[in-house]
Amino acid sequence: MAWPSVAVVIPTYNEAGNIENIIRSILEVFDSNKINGYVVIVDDGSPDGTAEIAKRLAEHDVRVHVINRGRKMGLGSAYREGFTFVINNLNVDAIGVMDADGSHEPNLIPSLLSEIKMGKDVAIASRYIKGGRWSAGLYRKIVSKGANIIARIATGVNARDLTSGYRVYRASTLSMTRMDDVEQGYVFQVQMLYKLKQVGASFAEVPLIFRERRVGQSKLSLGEYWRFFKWCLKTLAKRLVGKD
Ligand SMILES: Nc1nc2c(ncn2[C@@H]2O[C@H](COP(=O)(O)OP(=O)(O)O)[C@@H](O)[C@H]2O)c(=O)[nH]1
Ligand SMILES: [Mg+2]
Repeated sequence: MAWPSVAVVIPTYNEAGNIENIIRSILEVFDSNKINGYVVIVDDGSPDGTAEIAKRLAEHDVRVHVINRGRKMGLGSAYREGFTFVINNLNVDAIGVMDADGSHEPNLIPSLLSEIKMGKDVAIASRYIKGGRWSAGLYRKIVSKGANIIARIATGVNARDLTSGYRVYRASTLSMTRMDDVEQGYVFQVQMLYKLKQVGASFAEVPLIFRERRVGQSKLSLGEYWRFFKWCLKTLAKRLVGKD
């Protein structure tokens, strides 16, 4: 059975302690499953030298690409730049996204690709379906569950884990969405699902056993929560008055 070909886009900011491990593990999953795949790192000029480590690995493997944007421009725009690079340069069936920090086990890539192969447009690695797990502290869990409830009401997207940063999109469906107006922050992930719903995409979820980040720090800030909430309110309001 041939897998859909895939490019995995990983935004990074100060992930020097994680980057080598994640790239190597993904390439191993590609090799052992005979997946035609690429890894695209989008770094924002991390002061800890993340991009340099990734570039060294790219010199030894043509499947690894590194885009260094030089300065911190936010998660949403990093994904967008990665997607644009993939669509313009790599002829793949699917585009994946994941964190660099070890939370997202690359072994799940084949299960996510299976959903694409079976006809779904989006496959989400989900903490909140049967078989999924997350051992975070109570505070982060409450925030995440709350964010998911708000996002589901706001967008009407019927999935349990709308904020998961680990998914695979069908490339042809993703390229149907407009990306010139995307959010810069973390809410980008929810916004993408909403945009995909608007072009008629189908969704599937695969259980994710989410691990705590290996090393380094989360970049999620209070400002991000606020921007998330504001975007959800705005989206709900637009839907209610029928403008979206
Ligand atoms: N390029 C880029 N990557 C970022 C930025 N902010 C976060 N990241 C990366 O995005 C991924 C998700 O961030 P993370 O801090 O793990 O968020 P959390 O999992 O919600 O705690 C990680 O790989 C980060 O290094 C940014 O501004 N630019
Ligand atoms: Mg993370």
